[in-house]
Amino acid sequence: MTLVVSEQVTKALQSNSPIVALETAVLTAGLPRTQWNDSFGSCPSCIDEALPINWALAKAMTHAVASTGAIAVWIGMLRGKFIIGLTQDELHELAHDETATKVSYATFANAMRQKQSSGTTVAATLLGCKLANPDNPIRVFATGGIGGIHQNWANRLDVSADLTALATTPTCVVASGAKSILDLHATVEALETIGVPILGMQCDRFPTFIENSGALDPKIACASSIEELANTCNIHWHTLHLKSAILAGVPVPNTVALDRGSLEEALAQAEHAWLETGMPSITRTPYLLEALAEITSGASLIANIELLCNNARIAGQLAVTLSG
Ligand code: PSU
Ligand code: MN
Repeated sequence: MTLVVSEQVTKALQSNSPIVALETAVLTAGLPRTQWNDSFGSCPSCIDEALPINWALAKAMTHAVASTGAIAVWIGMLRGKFIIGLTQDELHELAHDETATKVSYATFANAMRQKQSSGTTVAATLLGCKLANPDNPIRVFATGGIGGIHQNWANRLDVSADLTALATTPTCVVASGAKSILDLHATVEALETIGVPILGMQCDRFPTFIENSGALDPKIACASSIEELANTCNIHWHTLHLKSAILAGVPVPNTVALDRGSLEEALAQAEHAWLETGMPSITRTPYLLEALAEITSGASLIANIELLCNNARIAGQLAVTLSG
């Protein structure tokens, strides 16, 4: 048996208790496994600086969800088992496993057969939301930024399977838009094509991950409250019977946001350097994120951590509202 749904998740779904799914690729491939280093600036107050950053973040996101009264459900693959609702010990093991990278739809089955441990991307985590109970899936999921269409797609068509999963999974993904390393206009157009509503939380520009959005970023619909977001979710799934996801776009807290466009040149250089390495495309995001942290002397890391905790809290509020 390689699919494990924890008893807590099964019971919570049966009783319609509020739950929030969380992805583990952010722990295994998105953030450093090293402790906070003062060269990054001062450590965000939401994480414990004595712990490895990725593990400290796991604890902080769990806490942010719990503070709203919802249950945090971590999803990932451990020694070949696809686990929906990792225990604290299992999550600790995955976060500390140096060999763990990330799996998505196309790589999942083979990695499972080889009994690997791996973080799950937005796509693979959405699969977990559905498999938890195909008739009554997990409806809320928090992350940092979804995958989408990479820049220079005309030269190399690199489109995340996150879009495939969003098209086919009725779960609301609470995220700060998409990674700012992507082609955001192309990504938003693709979301429209596959029928995924995008609602900005008190904003009408597509959130651009760690940067504050500007007038040139894609225009989106706005939800002025969690209740409005929850109402739209209910109409989408239960009145219209659509089976696609909803993307709730939450801007990065402005105390830590980077200026829009300030990274463009550095990112273009990092993109170019990555293309030159000839490394497989699974390495593209971690490579660019690491380059960004270096270029911004840690400011990108601080923004990433703060937005992840903020999104987890808002997802908790949504889960509580939807279950009420
Ligand atoms: N955003 C980040 N860091 C990440 C990711 C997104 O800032 O590590 C991960 C998410 O798990 C997302 C995945 O689902 O990257 C997309 O990867 P790909 O483009 O290979 O599908
Ligand atoms: Mn890709």
